[in-house]
Amino acid sequence: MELKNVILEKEDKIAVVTINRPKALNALNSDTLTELDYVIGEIENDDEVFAVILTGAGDKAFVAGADISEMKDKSVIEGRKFGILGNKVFRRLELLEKPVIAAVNGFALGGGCEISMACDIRIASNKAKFGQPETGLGITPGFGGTQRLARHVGEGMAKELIYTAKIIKADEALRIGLVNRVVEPEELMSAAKELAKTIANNAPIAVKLSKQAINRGMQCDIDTALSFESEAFGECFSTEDQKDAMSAFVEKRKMEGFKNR
Ligand code: DAK
Repeated sequence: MELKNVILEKEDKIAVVTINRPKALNALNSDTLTELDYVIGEIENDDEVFAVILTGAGDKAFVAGADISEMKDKSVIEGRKFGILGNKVFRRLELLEKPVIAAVNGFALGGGCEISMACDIRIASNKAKFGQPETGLGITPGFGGTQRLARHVGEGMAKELIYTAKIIKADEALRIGLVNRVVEPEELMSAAKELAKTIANNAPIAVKLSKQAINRGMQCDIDTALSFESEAFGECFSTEDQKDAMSAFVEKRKMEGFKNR
């Protein structure tokens, strides 16, 4: 597929995905969502990639939301189709068997805040701003915002943010637990890459199974959740990486290079 609105770059076990429509503040239109879907598929099938960074082009926006110009005149059926496409892509990102770090470099509004929440970890520049402005546009959040925001920051805070449509700065996002860390704008990509590298140097299967166990466990009761953990833990003992790493520890050697097997 020819990519016009999304850039995919790979370096040293890491894929960097950049949403690239800076003139529209990287707003998500159908074409961009379709390209993102394609790129996620490429990353899924790439055995050399062990961590992913998602960011926005330019210094003003991560993603300023779903594309309002495209949505404005949609019929009910078209609106539903757009929502289904967005939800499918966001969910695919969330379930990707590789960790995804959102490097939030500016506005993360509406669909932008929502796509960052479908990532595993959020690092923000101190210029970033977050919010779900949809109720001010006569709609509800449609790409998972009503569900993921409450899971990230708690029900009361999510309701306040969604009902008021207010936009918050990075330090407030940090305070309420929406982001993991806030850094200077010029340090954002290096901080995201350093984190991605640290993750990519651990056992990929263990990272993948941890992601699955956390994601699945967050949706159910603690007993069921702990059974997912036991399952994941057990599965690790079928891997060469577990044998190699534990042998290295016992033999007081440094573990060099996980094999992803
Ligand atoms: N869509 C389309 N274009 C956008 C955009 C967006 N979300 N955000 C910005 N742009 C465009 C502007 O129209 C402008 O284009 P030109 O006029 O230059 O052609 C360009 O980006 C620069 O924007 P501004 O001139 O407005 O820049 P400012 O610095 O003055 O303001 C801003 C920056 C981020 C505060 C402002 O652009 C803004 O308020 N943008 C809209 C933010 C927003 O409300 N985002 C949420 C969108 S709603 C659903 C599915 C999905 C959704 C809901 C339901 N279902 C199917 C159920 C999702 C909804 C959303 O995400």
